[in-house]
Amino acid sequence: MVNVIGLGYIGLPTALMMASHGVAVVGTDYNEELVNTLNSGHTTFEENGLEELFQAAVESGIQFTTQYQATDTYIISVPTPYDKFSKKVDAAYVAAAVREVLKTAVQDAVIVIESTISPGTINKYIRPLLQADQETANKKIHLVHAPERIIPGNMVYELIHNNRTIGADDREIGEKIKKYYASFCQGEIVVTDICTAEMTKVVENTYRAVNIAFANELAKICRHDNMDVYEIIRICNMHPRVNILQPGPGVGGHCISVDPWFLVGDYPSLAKVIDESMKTNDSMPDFVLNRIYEIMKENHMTDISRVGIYGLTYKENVDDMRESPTLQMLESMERHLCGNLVKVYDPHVVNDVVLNQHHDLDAFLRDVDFVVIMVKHDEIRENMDRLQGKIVLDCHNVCALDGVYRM
Ligand code: SAJ
Repeated sequence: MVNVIGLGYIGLPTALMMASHGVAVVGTDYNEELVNTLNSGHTTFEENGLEELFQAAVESGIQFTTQYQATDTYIISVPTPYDKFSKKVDAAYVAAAVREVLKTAVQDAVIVIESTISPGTINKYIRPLLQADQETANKKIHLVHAPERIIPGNMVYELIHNNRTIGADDREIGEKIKKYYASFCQGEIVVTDICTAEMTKVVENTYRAVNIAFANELAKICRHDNMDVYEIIRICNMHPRVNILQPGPGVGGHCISVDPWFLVGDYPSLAKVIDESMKTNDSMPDFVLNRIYEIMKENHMTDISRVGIYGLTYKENVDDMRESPTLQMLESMERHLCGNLVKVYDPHVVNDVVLNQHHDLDAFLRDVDFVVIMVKHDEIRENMDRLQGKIVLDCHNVCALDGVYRM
């Protein structure tokens, strides 16, 4: 039986996937409310295909509990925040979960860590826990690092189709764990050592952060001299070896905006490009804010309460607001004493999380003269003609109306 610890954005879909592919799974989370929600037959976040997967897993007998189980395989997918000041990974949640697991794990059990960690974290913070346990309880427990790669919005598809990495001290243990993942994963599963697995995960997200930063820097350069960054990128990408990403109002999510900082925190004198890239991405919400002020001035608009921010999530068609560029921009506005005036709307965010939040597109559009598209949800793409007659700042190049402003 596999005990999945941490039933969040990664742990839950992984547990459901294994359960619906014939693996006996118990999902554990210390959040009682979350466990109760799952036990009452409801999923805990919005994601394509999650509902169906949940039903299939329930029919296959998955269980949810707050209790750690006595078994031989654990998958830990708890959060790994980073310390905003030191930029280093905070492995406290992973360490706490491992400590709990060690109390119930049987001899020769395998602890798989899925949470993203910086290179060396397992050796530094996790291995010593196992060594101490071995000395006192005389139990041999094995470690594996199997970082996830799925993208919010397409998690279910990517769980099945992405290639995966499994890092283990011992090849046999790596192969044993590979079988669990192979129950549902049709991609290639590479078995390597733990440190390599830790590094690959962080490098993948860093690669993307640096490339997004390049696009964002181009947007700033082009804005400076009124060049069309989107047309320039489109033409450059026709070169067979050039593939530039898209500029945007900032980088959110719990990975690309966070993981690269681990490398900066651990290698401050070496990770220069990464450091600058992260700063560039972090500067984008303020860049958008400046654009808003410029455009208001150009249109002789003085009433900030007639400005509407479309989109609160960190990207399109999800309800996830972690590290959202809009929230960062609103914070910045608060510092400029106007954060409590703008109107905000997101079709995927049903609860009130900010001031002046609308829950209806019609009412939102009635209340504003200037719409800032921060997130390219399908909803706004399908309702673009409704922005006719408004001032529009389109941060994603999705609006083809005349006179629209871009980044
Ligand atoms: N973004 C841009 N320009 C682009 C692409 C993205 O500004 O051209 C922005 C998005 O708007 C968003 C942020 O970047 O705010 C990140 O979004 P994303 O869709 O690129 O990625 P995430 O954070 O949802 O998921 C990433 C993925 N990693 C990589 O693509 C290398 C996913 O595969 C990982 O599993 C996930 O991080 C993770 O958990 O590490």
